Amino acid sequence: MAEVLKTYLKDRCKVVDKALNGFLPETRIRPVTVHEAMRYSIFAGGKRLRPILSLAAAEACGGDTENTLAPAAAVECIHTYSLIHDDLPCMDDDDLRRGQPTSHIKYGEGVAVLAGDALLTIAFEILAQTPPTKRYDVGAYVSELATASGSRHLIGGQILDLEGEGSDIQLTPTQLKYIHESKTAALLTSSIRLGGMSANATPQRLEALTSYGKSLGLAFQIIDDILDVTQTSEKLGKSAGKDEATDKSTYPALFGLEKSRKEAARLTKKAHDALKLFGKQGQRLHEILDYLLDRDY
Ligand code: GRG
Repeated sequence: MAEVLKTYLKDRCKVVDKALNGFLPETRIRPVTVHEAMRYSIFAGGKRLRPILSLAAAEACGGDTENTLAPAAAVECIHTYSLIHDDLPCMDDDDLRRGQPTSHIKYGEGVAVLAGDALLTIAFEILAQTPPTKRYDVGAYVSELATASGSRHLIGGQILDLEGEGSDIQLTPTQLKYIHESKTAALLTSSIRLGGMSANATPQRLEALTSYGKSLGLAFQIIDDILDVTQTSEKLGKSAGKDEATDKSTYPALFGLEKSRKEAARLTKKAHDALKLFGKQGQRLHEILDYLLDRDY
């Protein structure tokens, strides 16, 4: 990764962490256990990709970072809640996440469910603090994130994933694409759109950010599936090799590694193309795309 991008990502991570620290209840506030568990998972060492994308999208629209801190923190809360719940015994049943024991291993299932619920709900409390712009009011922000996190997208994708588990029937490529679009690409796209909206993006720019997000999101999940096959748990900070062990339908399982890599590269190119109207202002969004394609964790 280029040194400039490395520094940028590190710096943005710090900005996001500081915002999250300010928005989340302190651990001395009652009920202590749930606040501890919320912070445990939030500060366990994620890449902060979604909030960084919000900030970079706002930057591309000429926005001020300060106005995008609330949506950036909100999308990370939704993402972290989804990981806590995804790791539960009734879902993926995982004991490692972000290099640490999962929430239910550390705190027990009941607390993990509630910590996830609390992160889901506080996301909207935080999001409502985003300053409105000429084009977008708080209702527009809330509606945007609620739709992406709800039964038609994030939860919808998870349901299909869950139903596919343990079944001998391989999913068709169309079904698999639909799951990836719902489970992964929708929240990534929404993170990017919220960044643009908080910077008063024109409808044309918001449309471009949407198509950038959709292609990036799909490519991201394909790469995630590839890494599950090619990397170690230590490197990923979560259990590797699980998809194969559970006979899960993934891009590598359906098409093989080589074809999957090619598809991720094709989608990445499509995402680059979507940014044309941003010119130089879109530079960070371009750089993040290239980093995601080449990432090894
Ligand atoms: C409501 C019980 C209940 C469960 C909902 C919605 C949901 C559970 C789970 C979402 C599904 C999910 C985990 C999708 C995977 C998305 C993905 C590739 C996550 C990994 O993202 P990274 O690599 O993670 O950005 P870090 O840890 O770096 O933030």
